[in-house]
Amino acid sequence: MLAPRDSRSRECRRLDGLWRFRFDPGGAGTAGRWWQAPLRDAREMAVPASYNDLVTDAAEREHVGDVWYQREAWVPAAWDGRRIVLRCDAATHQATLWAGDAEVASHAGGYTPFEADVTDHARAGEPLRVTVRVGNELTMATIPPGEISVTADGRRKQRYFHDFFNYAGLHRPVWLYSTPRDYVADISVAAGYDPRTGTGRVTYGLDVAGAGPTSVALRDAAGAVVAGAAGPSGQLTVADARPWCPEDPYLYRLDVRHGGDEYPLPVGIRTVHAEAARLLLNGQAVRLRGFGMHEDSALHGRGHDDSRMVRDFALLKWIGANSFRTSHYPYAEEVLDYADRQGLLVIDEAPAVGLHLSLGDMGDPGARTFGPEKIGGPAAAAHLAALRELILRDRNHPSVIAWSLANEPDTAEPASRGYFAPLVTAVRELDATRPVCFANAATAPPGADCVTDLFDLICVNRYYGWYAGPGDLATAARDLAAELRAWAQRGKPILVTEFGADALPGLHALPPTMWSEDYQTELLETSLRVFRRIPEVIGEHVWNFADFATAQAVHRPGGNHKGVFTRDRQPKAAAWLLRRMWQDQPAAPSDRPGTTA
Ligand code: BDP
Repeated sequence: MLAPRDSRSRECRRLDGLWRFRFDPGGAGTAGRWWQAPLRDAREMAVPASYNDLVTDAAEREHVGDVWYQREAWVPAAWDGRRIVLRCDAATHQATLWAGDAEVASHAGGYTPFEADVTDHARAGEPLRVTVRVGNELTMATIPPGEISVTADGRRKQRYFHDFFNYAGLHRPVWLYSTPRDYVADISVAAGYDPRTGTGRVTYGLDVAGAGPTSVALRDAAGAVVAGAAGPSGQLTVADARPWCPEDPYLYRLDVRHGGDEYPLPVGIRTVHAEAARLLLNGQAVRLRGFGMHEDSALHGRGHDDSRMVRDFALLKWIGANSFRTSHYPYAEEVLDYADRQGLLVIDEAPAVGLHLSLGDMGDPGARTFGPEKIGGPAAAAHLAALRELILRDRNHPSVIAWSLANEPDTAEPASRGYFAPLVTAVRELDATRPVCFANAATAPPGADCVTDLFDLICVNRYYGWYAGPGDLATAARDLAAELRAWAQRGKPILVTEFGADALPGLHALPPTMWSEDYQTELLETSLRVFRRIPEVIGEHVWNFADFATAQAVHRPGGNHKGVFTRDRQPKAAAWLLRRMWQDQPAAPSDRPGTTA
């Protein structure tokens, strides 16, 4: 799905700001047809943002069920005769959208966009009433999963199997945009680079509506046309291409034309694949340094915020990171656009977190996960839909180097294989150009795991010295090395996608003890030294980039404190260590030259 973009033929209006807003705990809004009139008894609410941290009442913060957002949007008079589209970039987790009195879209999944053609419901030069009902319920049929119970006093309570807080609302921009009646509906590009010849190839496919003609022109950053073609699909060749890479994130622009419509798409020419125990970018082995992150900050909650994004990327650069994982859901498209321009490598993750009903203190000891009564057919269908939407949204970004299907599913359970095998096949059909992976949980070490052979990268989340052997770094180093050496036997690249320790900012201890900044620093240093000794380990992503909000729990004092940065994005002691260690390390190991792509 194409992101809204202005062009010679397109005009986009972001409907950000204050919307009318109302909680609907009993579901009265749907029966009362609240979309048909200005929302009564409404307060005002910021969009985009989570609503949870903008209210002062505990029941509202923990609300389970629907909320309603509504505003009027003026449709420019100049849009007369054009196609008009209403779009939500993310409504977490389910939504229904009305344009005036007409229901125009429904969507499940909290982190991918949906849109509707509202040409027949909007009048140029007049206001359009836009209403969105957003639900935050998680069940065994949603991704991520959850369970709802009713307390003795009649309140509905949401349980979920991941630690980060279940923020909800209109998390990303809402748009009204217009295109000509004949238009470019979708674009897919797959770019390749041959390091032996310096040749770049861009294979494109277009989905168009209405009459053409159809053509594409690939321009360099100075605007000069370097290749072009006519028709809805084809391949462009660029002799002497300038490949996209973290050190030089060079972007071409594909100008796509259909009839009177024009859509400009940034394109990076690069190849990525896993080969033996290496990850190759443009034929060169890359080593990943970075973090698992969260879209999380004070007040905004999970709402997209350009200021936070700019600060986060500045800190990633400062510390010497070259990559991150969009743990544990697809991030805003603005983040991927920015990663394309900044040269960050992204492991793009589906919102499938918590498919492990016996994990830690969030699960039930001994509970089974995969099967008809728990994570079964409906969840698999929702998971497939989420993957499909993720890939169709993000496939054109050069920064995206791999698809992560899930975080810490219970892959020691034999039934996990039947669950994941069709999803892996579907992902490879949707995009054959990127490696696929998932983040393995500590409960599925090499002897117990049932699915890793289906994937290209081995990604492991390990908490030696924290959850396993708390406070004992000597044992942690030994056990971590032993487990990684066992994974190395599989002959695939290993990325440690999570490791870390909570540190309360300002708490110090000598000798280092748990929860101090010193212990976090020592655990990270110990882990990095282990990774350096195992050639199959091609990267390390510290958990987490910054402290983040969680559900309330006895071991979460004001949230999860495994951040190397505080929640307001200031460095803890560990940040200085990583900056030193990551800057001392070459981006790609030169002792193991890569083969050509
Ligand atoms: C891992 C999860 C991550 C948690 C982390 C932790 O993947 O989402 O935040 O543990 O407990 O298992 O800090």
